[in-house]
Amino acid sequence: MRQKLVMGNWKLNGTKESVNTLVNALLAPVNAATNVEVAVCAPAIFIGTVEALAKGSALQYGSEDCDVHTSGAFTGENSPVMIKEFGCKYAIVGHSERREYHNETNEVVAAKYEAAQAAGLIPVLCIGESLAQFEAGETADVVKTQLKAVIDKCGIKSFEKAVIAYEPIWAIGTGKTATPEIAQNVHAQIRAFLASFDADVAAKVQVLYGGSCNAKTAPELFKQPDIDGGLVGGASLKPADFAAIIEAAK
Ligand code: G2H
Repeated sequence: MRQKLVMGNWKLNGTKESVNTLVNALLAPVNAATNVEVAVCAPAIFIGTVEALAKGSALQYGSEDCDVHTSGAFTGENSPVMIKEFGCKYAIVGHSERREYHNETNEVVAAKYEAAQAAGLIPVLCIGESLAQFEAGETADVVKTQLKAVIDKCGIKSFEKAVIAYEPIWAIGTGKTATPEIAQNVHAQIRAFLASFDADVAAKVQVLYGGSCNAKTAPELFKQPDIDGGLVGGASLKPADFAAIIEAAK
C-alpha cells in the first residue's frame, strides 16, 4: 500500500512574513494528518526559514530545483549537497517551467535527478505533455521518453528512492485540471511502463498528480488507484486550501 503524499510547490512566491504565516498555519493540520506525508518545496532563499519553522513537526520540505554540481564555479546555482545540509528531504527536478524557461532537456533533468540522489535527496521527477502533444494523442510517448532518459542514466532501481509527478502542462496554473479519468489513465500508463522494467519498483513508487490541483478537484483525483497525492502550486500558498487538500488525502 503506497502512502499518500501532498507536496506544495511555492514557485517564485513568498516573503519572510508570508512564509512565516503559511508554515505556522500548516503545522497543526500536518501534524494531525498521521497517514499522509506532507512537504513544501520552497525557493532556495527561504529553505533555512522553513527548516527553523518546521523543526520538531511532521512537515517535510524540499527545494524546487537543484544543480548537477556539488560545488564549484557555477554562480547562482544551489548544490544538492547544500540543500541536503538544510534538512531537505526532496528536490523537485524537471518541472515544466524549468524545462521551458531554462531549456532543461531530458538529459539535464536526468543528471539533476542523479545528483539529488547522490546527495541523499529524494528527487521529485516532473513529467508531462504540452497541450499540442495532448491534442495529438502523444501523451504516453512523451512521458515514456521523459522516464526513459532517467532509467537509462540511473537505472530502474533508482525509482525506489524517487517520486514521480505527472503534470500535464496544459493544466498548470490554468485552472484546467485534468479529469480524474484522464489523470488516472496516464498514471496507469506510467506505472505500466515502469513495470515493463521492474514490477516491484513500479508498484511501490509514488506518482503524484500536478496541475491546478485544488481543494475542489483533489478529492476525486486522490480516489484514483494510481494517484498517490498531489504536487500543488497555487493552492499550496493558501493555508486553508492546502489543509483541505491534505484532508482529501487522508
Ligand atoms: C504545477 C503545479 C505545481 P499549479 O506546476 O507544480 O502548479 O497547481 O499552480 O498548477
